[in-house]
This record gives sequence, C-alpha cells and structure tokens, in this order.
Amino acid sequence: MYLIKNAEVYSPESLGAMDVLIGGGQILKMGHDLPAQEAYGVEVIDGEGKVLMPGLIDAHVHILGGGGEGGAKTRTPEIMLSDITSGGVTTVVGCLGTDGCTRTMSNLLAKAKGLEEEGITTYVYTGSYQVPVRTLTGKIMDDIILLEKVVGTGEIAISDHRSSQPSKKEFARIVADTRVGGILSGKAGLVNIHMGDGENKLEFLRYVLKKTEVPASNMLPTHINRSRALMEDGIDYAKNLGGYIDLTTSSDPDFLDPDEVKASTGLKMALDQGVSEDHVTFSSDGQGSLPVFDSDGKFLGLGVGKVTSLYREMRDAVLTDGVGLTAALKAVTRNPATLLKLEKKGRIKEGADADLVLADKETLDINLVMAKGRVMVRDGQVLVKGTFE
Ligand code: FWO
Ligand code: ZN
Repeated sequence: MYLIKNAEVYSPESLGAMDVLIGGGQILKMGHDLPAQEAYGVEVIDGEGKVLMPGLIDAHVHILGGGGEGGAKTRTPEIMLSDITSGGVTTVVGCLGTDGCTRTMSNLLAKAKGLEEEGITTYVYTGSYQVPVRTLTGKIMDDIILLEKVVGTGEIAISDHRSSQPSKKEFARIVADTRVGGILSGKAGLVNIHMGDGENKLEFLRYVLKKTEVPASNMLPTHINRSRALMEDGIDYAKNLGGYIDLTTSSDPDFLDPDEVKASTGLKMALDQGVSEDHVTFSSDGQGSLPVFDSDGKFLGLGVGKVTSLYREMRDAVLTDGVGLTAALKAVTRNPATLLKLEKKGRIKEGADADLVLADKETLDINLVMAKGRVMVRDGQVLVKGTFE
C-alpha cells in the first residue's frame, strides 16, 4: 500500500492538494490529512510540490512493431515494457498498420497479453490498414464480442496511397459492425482510422455521420496533424459535426515535414478555434514506422515512433503552447478513456485503478509512475523491466 501525501491532484480536473491511499491495485481513499498507518506496511510518498495525474492512455501503439514500407528490413521492432512506462503510459491499445500480412492478430494478441502480464493494461483493435478487414475469427463483430482484449477496429487506412481504397459504403459497414460489436459486448466499438495525405481528407467520416445513425463517438481519425490542410479539416469536423480527432505525437527528426503540425500546437489551435477540450486526443503511433515518400510515391526512408512522445507533447502543450494542464491532460487520459469506455482509467477517484503519474509541479518532470498499484518507474529509474530488458 502507498499513501501519497499532499500532491496537487489533477483528475484531470484540478482537485487541489490531497492525500491518496492506494492498495490492491486501486485508489482506496482520497482526502485531507489521511493518517499514515505505517505499521500496516503503508509506504508514505511525499507529494509536496508535485502534481498527481492519471496514468496516460495511448490508444494507438504498434506494440508488435509495424512498418516494412521499405521492404522487410524496415519492419520495425517490438516494443518493450519500459518504452511505455518511462513515458508515464499505463494503458495502451495495440494495432497493426500497413502490413496486415506478416503481422497477424494472433501475434498482436499474444504481445498484448505479455505486456499485461508485465504489469500494464492492454487492449487491441482488430484489423490493420486493409479492407476487407483481416480479423482473427473472420468477422469484426465476432472478434469484438468473443475476444476480451478487442475493443474496436483499426487502424483502417483511408485517404492514403497505401489504403485498400474502400468505398464509402464499405467504410460505413466497418463502422456499423464495430459499433454493434461494442454494444453487444459492453465495450467501446471504436474504429481507429488512419488518415493519409489524400485530397478527400475526412469526407468518409462526414458521409457516415450524414447517411447513417452511427454517432461520432464510434470513430477516431488519427494523424490529423500530419498536414496543415488535414488539421484544418479536423478542426471543422470536430467543431461543426461533434467529431473526435486524434493527433499523433511521434515525428521523425530526420525527416521533419514543414507542413506537419506539432501535436502540442495542434491542440492549442483546435482549442483556440472553438473545439471542445473533450473532443481532442493524442496518441503516439509508438513503434510504428514514420515513412517518407516523394510526390511520385517512391520510398525515401523511415523513422520509428516512440510512446514517450505522448508525455512530451502533453507537457509542451502546457509549458510551450500555453494550454491549461487540465485540457492537456484530457487529451492523454480522460478523453481516450471515455472513447474506449474504460471507466476505471483516465481519472483519479476512489475505486479507479491505481494508474498514476507523479511529476514536478513546475517542470512536469516525471517522478514516479504507478501501474495497477505497482511502482514501475521512480526518480528516473525503471524499477519493473520487461522480461527481456
Ligand atoms: C504514419 C504506421 C504513416 C506502420 O503515415 O500509419 O505511415 O504500419 O507501422 N504511420 N505505417 C506516420 C505519419 C503519421 C508520420 C503509420 C505505419
Ligand atoms: Zn497510421
């Protein structure tokens, strides 16, 4: 058990300085001047001068590795536990990307299971870029209903030269099946949609909202900040249609695209233009490839995404772009938790999972990361390592 004393709690709404008692993987009690029962094996952690936030949720991570756009040697490596926890992330949703052939759902599920055994919380989407969706059981709905870790479909690629180029109707069917699978299993039924650089931008999502009864909360388009034009379309989609948009925090320093919008800046832009702070999320695209192609579609090179970029962009939003801590935290905690229907995640309250990050109040430097009540990282030291680290 742990008692965190006197930290500024952001749930992510600011609750002021409080004590938080943790035991059995959960937040047991919150209050003022909670007695420190050290005799019962409670370790007291000093929270003075620190902020306590929910563990981050990264709803788009290529936990198995991805890529391959430059041939087999460019398939990116699997993630390791500390690549995730060192960035304050305690929940990930794993996905497949461009390659839905040599990367498989059974392999993805096994990797997600392994990370869960190592101490964090994991889910997956069924499918990859491809349409028809390559599922495990043969059907999107069956995967979601029968496989516990499957909470949706993705990342389905549209507006991209690597997409299967589905029709609007095919796309709507994928979203509909995912929604009903979610309803029947009490899960989110979220479609994570990979947006490329194509002219159509968010047109397919607008079609779904206009022509079907499916609500916007079943679709989360990602990489919205990959270009200025897409960012503007994303802002319009979120503001005028009540859509949700996801900004990718990884970028490759070797191939900085001048047209790309940094995620922290994109969040500021969206909020300034009237998008609700409940409608923007960040995800890292961690361990996926960040390939660059020329205008003729020729492969130029690729980098690898990092989960730690998620925390970096949240912090830059606060310290550089002037976004409030609550709004910045919502993009990496509460909002993904709500879209993924994870009621015990993305908030600090009694009964919630003890997924927590303690950070310096001024610099937001991470001090301690706890996942399901277990201290994973403390004072820059990774205390719980992955099996092969
Ligand atoms: C983005 C994942 C992209 C994989 O467009 O979608 O390729 O399969 O690992 N990455 N292709 C990266 C941009 C947002 C910079 C993926 C990747
Ligand atoms: Zn993608």
